[in-house]
Amino acid sequence: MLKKNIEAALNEQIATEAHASFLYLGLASWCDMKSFDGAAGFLYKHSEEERMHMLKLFHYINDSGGYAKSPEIKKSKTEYKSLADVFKTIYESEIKVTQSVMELVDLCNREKDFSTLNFIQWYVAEQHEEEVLFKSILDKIELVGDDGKGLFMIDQYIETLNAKKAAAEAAGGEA
Ligand code: OFO
Repeated sequence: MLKKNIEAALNEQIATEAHASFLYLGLASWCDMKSFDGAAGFLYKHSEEERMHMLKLFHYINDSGGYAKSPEIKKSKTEYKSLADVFKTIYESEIKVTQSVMELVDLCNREKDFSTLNFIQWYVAEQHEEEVLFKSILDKIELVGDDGKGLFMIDQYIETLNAKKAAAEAAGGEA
């Protein structure tokens, strides 16, 4: 049975993941509108992944005797200056998500809820992977600056990340 404060913190994490999903959706749409097709495809897919992260929490809470609540979605900004601005927004958002995951880890430790602690480890690993990935994409974009050809190449590179992910998933692993 989940303690009430753990249940509340997990419900807050549901809202965080839902916000991330809709943030990515908006960013994907901006890229789509600006013809960054590779980045758009990658971010549409990532939006779905964030929804999956949210659903994992729903099932964990309800399976553990709690009540998962459908969250209110905070509005994301809709105007971006550049592809660099898009990925900077993502990177900063992921850092915040990592902080909220770490707070959950801390709470589980304090409450000696080792079952939820075990569950939340998946998010710890996921956040590490995402921060590394998005920082590396952001670094590449900043390297080319405003150069149109460079940005075109970066967009194609981002598209290859989708293909790599699909191949890893088909092979039965996470990517
Ligand atoms: Fe940043 O991926 Fe969800 O947790």
